[in-house]
Formats: sequence, C-alpha cells, structure tokens
Amino acid sequence: MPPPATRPRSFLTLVSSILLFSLVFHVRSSAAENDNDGDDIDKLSFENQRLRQAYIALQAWKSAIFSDPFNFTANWNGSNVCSYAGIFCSPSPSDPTVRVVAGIDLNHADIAGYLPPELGLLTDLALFHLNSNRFCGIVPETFSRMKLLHELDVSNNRFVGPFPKVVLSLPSLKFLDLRFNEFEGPVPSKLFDKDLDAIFLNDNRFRSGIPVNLGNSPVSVLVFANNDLGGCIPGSIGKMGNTLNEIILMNDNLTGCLPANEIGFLKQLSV
Ligand SMILES: *[C@@H]1O[C@H](CO)[C@@H](O)[C@H](O)[C@H]1NC(C)=O
Ligand SMILES: *[C@@H]1O[C@H](CO)[C@@H](O)[C@H](O)[C@H]1NC(C)=O
Ligand SMILES: CC(=O)N[C@H]1CO[C@H](CO)[C@@H](O)[C@@H]1O
Repeated sequence: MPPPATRPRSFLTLVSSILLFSLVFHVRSSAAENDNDGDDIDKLSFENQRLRQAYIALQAWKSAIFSDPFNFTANWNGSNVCSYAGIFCSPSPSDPTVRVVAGIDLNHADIAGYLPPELGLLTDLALFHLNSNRFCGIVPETFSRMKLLHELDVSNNRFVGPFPKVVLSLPSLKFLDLRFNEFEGPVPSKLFDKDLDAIFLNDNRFRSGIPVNLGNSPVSVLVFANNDLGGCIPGSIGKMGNTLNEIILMNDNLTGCLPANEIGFLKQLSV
C-alpha cells in the first residue's frame, strides 16, 4: 500500500491526465472534421492496413485540390478507397491476398491543386496518370517510396522547378512523361543511365544542352522538342541504333553540329 502522503499527487496526476486526454481528443477530432468532411479515420474500418494508408494519402490530396470542375473527387470519402473515381485497386504483387491501390488515372480531369507529400504513402502504385489537369508546384520527394511505379505521366499541367530528380530514384520506372509543364534548368545526365522505354520532355524550359551520355539510354522514344536546350547532339547518339525508334529535337536551338556519321548508325530512326 502506498504511503498516504503520495495520494494527492497521484490524484493530481490523474486529473491532469484526464485534462490532457480531453484536450488531445478535442484537437484531434476537430482536425479530422476540417480535413476530411467529417470522416474520422478512427471510426472507419479498412480492408487492410495499406488501404488505410491510401485513405490518408487521398484525403490529404483532396484537401490540396481547389477546383474539380467535373467532380472527380466528389466521391472520395469513406473507407472504400477502391471505389473512388480514378483510383484502381488490384492484388499486391508481393501478397495477392491483399488488395492495394495500384493505379491512379485522372487524365483530362481539369483539376487544380498540388501534390501533397502524403502521396508517398501510396507505396503500391504502378501507374500515375495526371495528364491534362491544372496541378502546380513540384513532384514531392516522397514519390521515392513508390518502388513499383512503372508509368509516371504528369504531362500538360503547371508543374514548375528543376527537373524532378525524385524520378531518378524510382527503380521500376519505364515511361516518363513531363511534357507541357514549366520545368526548367538542366536535364540530369542520370536520366540517360536509367532503363526507360520512353521519355517525353518537350514543351518545358529545359536548358544547358543534352548530356553527353545520351547514348546510354535504351529508350525507343525520346522527345525534347520546344525547349531551349542549345548545344550539340552528343556523338554517343550513335550507340542508340538498336533501340531508338523516334527522337524529336525540333525547336531546341541546337546548333548545326549533328555528327552525320553517327546518325548513319540509327537504322530504324524517324526524326
Ligand atoms: C459538380 O457538382 C456541383 C455541386 O454539386 C454541381 O453544381 C455541378 O453541376 C457538378 N458538375 C458536373 C460536371 O457534374
Ligand atoms: C539560342 O541560344 C543562344 C545562345 O546559345 C541564345 O543567345 C538565343 O537567345 C537562343 N535562341 C532562342 C530562340 O532561345
Ligand atoms: C460526407 C460526404 O460527403 N459523404 C458523401 C460520400 O460520398 C457518397 C457518394 O459516394 C455521398 O452519397 C455522401 O454524401
């Protein structure tokens, strides 16, 4: 039995714990009301933990959208994220008994907003298609967690800033479409060391020339048009003969220094 002297202190501790608990509870519930139209995540039940994470990501995204003229996100509430417009679930490749968010297709939705860092919680995503919207800002660093991401299409939006280097850390990426945005500055040479099938960079404000290791890239399609790259076409392009089907370089302010004998090696090329 504790000595009587300690009793008032325990009582005080108890009272302050209750106060603290109610304060925390109050703050949490009002945060939930503001963030997601009254759905309190603790009251929802989820098919599995990964869909719960997806719910957190998609509610954060919904809060980062300020215009959605076709009401794509109007049904983005409740725990059944697989029923949300534009969201596609499929069995996880690592555990087929678990359904996960594998695709997002919001092409031509004309949505205005930005991409919040919480999207990095969508670690099962294989396809992310956002073409023809009004998303602005940058592609968050947290996209590095999408180890299965195969196709990234953010074309025809209002993304800004330097080349989104986070894409260089995506091990499964094959298709990269950044065209018609406002990305600027140099194109990183590491892009051409990645095992990609298609790269679309046209209609941005990329500068500082085409990296000399261009020819390392195994892509079949490469579009640089309508940037202001300047400089020369690197001689390494001659190495791309067996893989490259199409390269488009028009309007890039490239000086007339095409290595004619190298281009001769590009058997299947249409320029
Ligand atoms: C979207 O929802 C708003 C409000 O409910 C409605 O006024 C509008 O007509 C809807 N737009 C479309 C394209 O369905
Ligand atoms: C092309 O590049 C040169 C410098 O290399 C620059 O002075 C010029 O403004 C560029 N032209 C266009 C149309 O951007
Ligand atoms: C709170 C809220 O917005 N609930 C809506 C969730 O979406 C369904 C349609 O899927 C609507 O009927 C609810 O009103």
